[in-house]
Formats: sequence, C-alpha cells, structure tokens
Amino acid sequence: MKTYADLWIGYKERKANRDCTQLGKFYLSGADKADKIVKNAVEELKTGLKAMLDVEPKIVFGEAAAPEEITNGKAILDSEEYRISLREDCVAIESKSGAGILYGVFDVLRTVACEKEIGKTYAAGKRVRPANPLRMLDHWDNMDGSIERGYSGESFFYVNNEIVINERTRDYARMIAAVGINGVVINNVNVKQAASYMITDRYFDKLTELGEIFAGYGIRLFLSLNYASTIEIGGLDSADPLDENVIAWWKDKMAEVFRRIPTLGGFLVKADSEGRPGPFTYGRTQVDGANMLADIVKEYNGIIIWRCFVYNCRQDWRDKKTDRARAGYDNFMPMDGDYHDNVILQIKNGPMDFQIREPISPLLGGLKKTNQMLEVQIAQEYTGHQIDVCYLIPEFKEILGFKTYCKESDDTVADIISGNTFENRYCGIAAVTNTGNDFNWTGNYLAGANLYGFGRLAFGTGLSSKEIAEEFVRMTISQDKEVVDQIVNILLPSREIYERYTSPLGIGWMVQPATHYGCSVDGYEYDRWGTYHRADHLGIGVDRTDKGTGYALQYNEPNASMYNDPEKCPDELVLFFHHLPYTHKLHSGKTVIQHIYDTHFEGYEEARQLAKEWYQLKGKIDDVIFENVSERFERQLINAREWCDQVNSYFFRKSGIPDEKGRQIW
Ligand code: GCV
Repeated sequence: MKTYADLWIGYKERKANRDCTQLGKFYLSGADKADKIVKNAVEELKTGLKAMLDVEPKIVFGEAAAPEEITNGKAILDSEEYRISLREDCVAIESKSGAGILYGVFDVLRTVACEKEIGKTYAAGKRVRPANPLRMLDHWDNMDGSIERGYSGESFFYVNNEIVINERTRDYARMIAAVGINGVVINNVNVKQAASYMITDRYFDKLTELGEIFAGYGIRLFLSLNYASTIEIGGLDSADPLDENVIAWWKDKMAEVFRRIPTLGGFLVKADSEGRPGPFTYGRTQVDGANMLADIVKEYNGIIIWRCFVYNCRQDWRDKKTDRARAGYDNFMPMDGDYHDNVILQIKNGPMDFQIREPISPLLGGLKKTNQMLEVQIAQEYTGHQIDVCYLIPEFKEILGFKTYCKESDDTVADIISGNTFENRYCGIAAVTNTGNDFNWTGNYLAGANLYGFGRLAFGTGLSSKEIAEEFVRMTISQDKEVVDQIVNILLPSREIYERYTSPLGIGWMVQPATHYGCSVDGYEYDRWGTYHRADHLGIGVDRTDKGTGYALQYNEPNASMYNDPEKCPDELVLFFHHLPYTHKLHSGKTVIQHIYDTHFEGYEEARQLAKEWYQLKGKIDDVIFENVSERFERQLINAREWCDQVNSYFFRKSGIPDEKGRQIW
C-alpha cells in the first residue's frame, strides 16, 4: 500500500468506453520498440487500461509507419509530436520518438480516465505537437531535505544530504511525464554548500540512476550550479569567467560530470542575485559568465539556463530613483544577441517576484536575439502557501497571451517562448514547483491542480483554464458531473478572490516578511528589498512613469504609452505604475480608496462562499480529500479576514476617508 496519493496516475475503475473494441489492440509505430521510453509507455498503457476498464490490450509494433499515414502531406512529424487515429480493429499511435509515443499513450489514458468517448475523440485523427520545446519543473529542494518556499512537506529527493531513489521517484517521473514535463532541476537555485558537491564523485552514481529513471519518461535531468564552484569545491581563489585557471577547471569538471551522468541536460544558474556569487564580483558581465559555461558544455549537448533575477537587494528605502522593477531589463537588454546558442535566459513572469498581480517582464519581447524561457511559480510563495486555494492557470494564460509588440504582428509571450517568433531552438517554460513529500504531493489537495495544469498548459498553450481544471478533478477526485462543476467553480475564480482580499491594484507585497504568508501592510516598506507601496495620507503607489523611475518606458509601444498614462493604464496594475491620490477615479468609476474597501470586503465574503461550496461536498468525495481541503479552508478564512481588516483599517487610518457603505473598519 502506497503512503501517498497517486493523483492522475491512480487509474480507478471507469464505466465509459467499456464497449470500445478498438481499445483491445494498439498499433504503435514510428519509434524504436526497444527504446526504454516506448517500453515504459507500453507498461503504462497496460496498467492503466487494466485498472480502469479491465482490458489487456494487445500491442503491435509497426516498423517505420507508412509515409502517407505519418506525414500528412508534410515531412516527418517533429520529435515529441504524436498522432492518434482509430482503425477498424485498433487504436494507432504514431510518433517519431519514444517520448511522442508516451505522450500519445497518456492522451488515451486521460481520455479514458475523464470518461470521454474514444470514438468521438479520435475518429477524425488527433495530431498534437507540444507548444514549447522545454517544459520544466524547478525544485528549490535543499540537500538537508528542506525546501525553500516549500509548503508540502520535505524533499522527496534528499534526506540528510543523500539522494533518495525509491518508488516515489519513479511515480513522480510518471506523473509529470503524464502532463508533458520534459525537464527537471532537482536542487535549489540557491546552491548551498552541501549541494555544491553534487558535481563530485560523492553523488554521481545516484544522479546517474536518477537521470536514467527520468530519461525513461522523456525527462532530462538538470542541476542548479554554484557559480563559484571553482572556489567552493575546486580549491581556486577565483570564479572570474575570463581567468584561464577557472576555465580549465570547468573544462575538466564538465568532462567528468557529463561522462558520469550521460543523461544530464545542463545547468540552471542563479548568479549575482540575492547574495549568490557571479561574474559581477570580477567586473565581468552576465554574458561572460553564461558563455564561458555554455561553451564548455556545448560538446556534451548541454545547455546553460541563466536566470535574470539580478537586482540590488540592498536598497535604501528612502531612495526613490532606484527601482527594482527596472533591474532585469537594465542588466540584460544591453547585451541582447551576445549570448551563445546554448544559453537560455530564464525570466520571471513579472519584473518583481511572483506577486499575485504584476505586469509582464519587459524583457519578454524586449530581447529579440536571445533564447528566452518564462519562469512562473506554482509553489504558492506569495499566493497563499497552499493553504489558501489559488488556481494559477488563469494567471498563466494571461501571461502567455500578453501582446509584447516585439514585431509588427501581435506576438505574444507564448509565441516568443515557444520559439515561433524568433525561431529559437532552446526556449520554453519553467515553473518553480509546489511538490514535497506530503501524502498528496502538494499539501492542499487542490494545489495539485496547479501542478497538473502547469504541465498541461506548457504542452498545450491553447487549452483553457476550465478544461484543465475539469480534467484534474475528473482524473483525481470524481466523475460526478455536479461534483466536477462544483470544484471547478471553486478553482476558477480563486486567484482573483485571493487578489481581492490581499494586495490591491498591482501593489503586491504587504506580506509578513519572515514567511510571505499573512498580511503586514508595512512589512517591506522600510526594508532593503526594493518592494514599496509608498502610501501616505494623500495617496499610494509607485511612480514608474517617465516622471518617476521610467520603468514604463521599458516596454515596446503601444504598451509603454499605455502604462505611462494613468488614464490608459489598466485598473488592476494602476498602482504598480502610478502614485495616485486615494480619490483618483478608476476606469471602474470607483475611487482608489473605495476600490480597496470594496474588494477587501467582497474578497473575504467570496472566500467564505468558496469554503461553503467545498463543505457541501461532504460525503460526495473521498473523506481524506474532503478533510484535507476543509482544514485548509478554515485557515484560509482566518487569513482572508486578517487581510481584509488590516488593509482596510490601514488605509482608513492613513487617508481618513470613510467607506461609502459604512461597513465596519477597525
Ligand atoms: C530561491 C525570492 C524568494 C527566494 C528565491 C528567490 C529566487 O526572493 O523569496 O526564496 O530563492 O526569489 O527566485 O531566486
């Protein structure tokens, strides 16, 4: 008996599709049947169909598929692309790669698990190509087993500075492959001392084993790298990227690392950021650092994913000219085009740090000659710690759909990171993951929808938030239509509700600094982190216009003009870009202060409503899931109430303007 939930790879009994004869036989073609991914795909298919429908399918392998079947008028299918069609006596899955076959198998299993009709789904043939080349999860797991910003237990990769490999490891690989993830970074970007030794003999055997397990599911293993490894473990006194001894050390080290861990995809690097070492220490540029490593790993097909989270974290709060929001662009734009081909810049979705609402980073669409990858966060660091329900897929859809105007056409963030706009080979999307060793992997069972949803969206950007939520509920909780609708209706508005009872109009922060959970309006106001709301008795917000820090001008037109003008700036971001009087009228017709009062009272009420809807599910769903989420809702309501009362009281006391509706403010 497993001690943890198997979520969407649980394959419980299903009623629909029992009379579908084609499910008795599968024709797999295009990929090598000896490929271990294909073998795993077949095993998964057999396990899933046996458990759900009591079917034991016969597997027939085609050699290379007949050209007319696989080409559909074009050249061969892209690797990872798959096609599913129904033949008279079987289901055919075709792909050029083992991974494509695996994704095709998971497509069929998902269809069965969601009780959608096989006949209808595949009658016309279904051809799917992943939207993004790289679809990654970044773990912030430390080797002592703790997880930075982890809200669902400890790491399942590390215990006491050792790498642990067990059944859970394999299930994790199955689970994330099922939603299309193809890369995992297993250690924290803040590479503490113990983790620096990951690239030494002490860990190679385990990493090789782990890399092989992942590879069997089409997933490449990546490591976070300590930029100063030359000093930390190499015995040198420098990490200068242009120093010959440093380069020579890395050459030897990388030769050893890739020989010992042949499946390794490359490295993720957090340099010159929040106290981490980097090239700036030696008067060098980010390009110098990234290219030095990239040139060395190139012969092993390695890639260097270089984070753009570089900013001054020792700011004087009195200084109104320095603007943390500007930092990514200021640091990385001037050298657009100088990064080598196997470098990807990984850019957080907003210019600050995963707040509930931020504008899109202007680097996305600013950079035109550099490989780019979007970084989002499903670990709910600022969005409720997996205590509060906050389904993030609607936010990710907004981010992906943002028009950057990097070309005359309407290119969106999704177009850029998929490689469509600038024809990059290395690009994609990564999420800081929300997993841990809790029985249900994500603490709050409903936070599983973010893990599931991130993968599905990374693979198929066109899917809607609702479709994804429905799939998650059907695959893991219930087939009952009423139950499904009820849970989907809890998930869908939850992000906006969270926003309403927390930080308004794009301000962000206002959290308890020690944990990032719970309200503290001035928590970051007089601190060094560059995260201010600048509220006084007359108004609130940060002037990032041409008269202020100039951040708004980092966008391409017409976005720059839109953000620069308080009359054109969308309400939800207006205080991110402007310092405005409390009496300023928003597009909604409300004043800023009334908006703050209304959204906070309403947000709290809406959270109560969500909880009520959840409590109605008692007896209709598994007790363990019911209790797990109910307990979280109790804590969410306490949190929401605190936010509501503290924010409203704070701004009433600052502004002296009463609530038009006369509700109680403390
Ligand atoms: C891993 C924020 C978080 C840190 C995190 C950092 C980053 O500052 O609070 O925990 O460090 O972002 O993304 O590197």
